[in-house]
Amino acid sequence: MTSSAANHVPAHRIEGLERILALLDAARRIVLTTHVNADGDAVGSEVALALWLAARGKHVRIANPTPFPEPFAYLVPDRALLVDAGDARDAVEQADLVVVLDTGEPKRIGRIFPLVDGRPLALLDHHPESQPAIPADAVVRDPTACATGELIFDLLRLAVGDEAWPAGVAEAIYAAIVTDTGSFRFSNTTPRAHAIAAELLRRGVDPEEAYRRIYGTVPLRRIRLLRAALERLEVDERLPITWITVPRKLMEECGATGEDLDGLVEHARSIEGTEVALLFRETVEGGTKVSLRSNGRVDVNAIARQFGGGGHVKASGILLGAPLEEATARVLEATRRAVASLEAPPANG
Ligand SMILES: [Mn+2]
Repeated sequence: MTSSAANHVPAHRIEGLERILALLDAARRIVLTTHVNADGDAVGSEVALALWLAARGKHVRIANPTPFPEPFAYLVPDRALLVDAGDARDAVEQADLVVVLDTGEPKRIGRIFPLVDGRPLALLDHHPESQPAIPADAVVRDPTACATGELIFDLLRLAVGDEAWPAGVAEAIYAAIVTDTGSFRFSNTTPRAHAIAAELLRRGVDPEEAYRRIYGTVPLRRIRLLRAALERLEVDERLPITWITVPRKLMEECGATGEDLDGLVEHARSIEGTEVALLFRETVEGGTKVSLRSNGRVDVNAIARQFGGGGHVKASGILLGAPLEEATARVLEATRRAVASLEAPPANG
């Protein structure tokens, strides 16, 4: 039995996917990359594609702008697939093709961008197109895909149909989809997301094992950070806005890294009545990283864009050069404007 809803690749993706398959076919050395602070979708997509290409005899490496996130290291059967920061230039220069996953924005691939500029490049992403965009020879960009992992699934579907995949591919795509849909809770959880998950289970994924790997084990520092961060949770006096600020000092006290903050903003968003939740984090460089989450009525992508950031309507991010306190004040002000305009009664009402 096959899951036909999963295996029917949406028609509008086929031309782009076929162009990417042709580029992959022609290339011998391939480098995969993704956005800074890679998440489960970013690295799940990379690992799935890397394992599949390696099994087809390609020389393939993953070279990311920031270190590979440790919680997803279990997906990588061979650390030799990963290129260290210092070797990224050599890897990219020797590649006949670069594949960018889960972003189309030049600055989101950080220090990898100047290396890939002008090289043969394929791009698979499920974010809305950004300006400027990474120039690519073949693109599949589809915000209706629940995750970039869905596009990798389609690529393999188109390439090999019902054939078996190399070990680890299904697990990596599953990790991509589970994490980007918030375990099938967020609004990008489509019928097809579930259908693909069913097909991945049919291909051998153990959902309990996947859950245990992804969410079931937490380092103590993460719980310490959670406790300290929740103590700093604030609720606006007039508007349904909640936020958490995390100074560098607090991160250091807990021995925490950026990835230990993943999901923290969901605690703020989950508070009854909240329209917008924000997480402000002081970076090592003294700037501020902002995560914005909406419960649906406010477009946080529009707020993020005012500060040079972006993302999705319900989930966006900003990286500001300003110190924590100033950045918090500025972004909160813009958020208050957006939320207040939502609550304003009609002019003639
Ligand atoms: Mn994604």
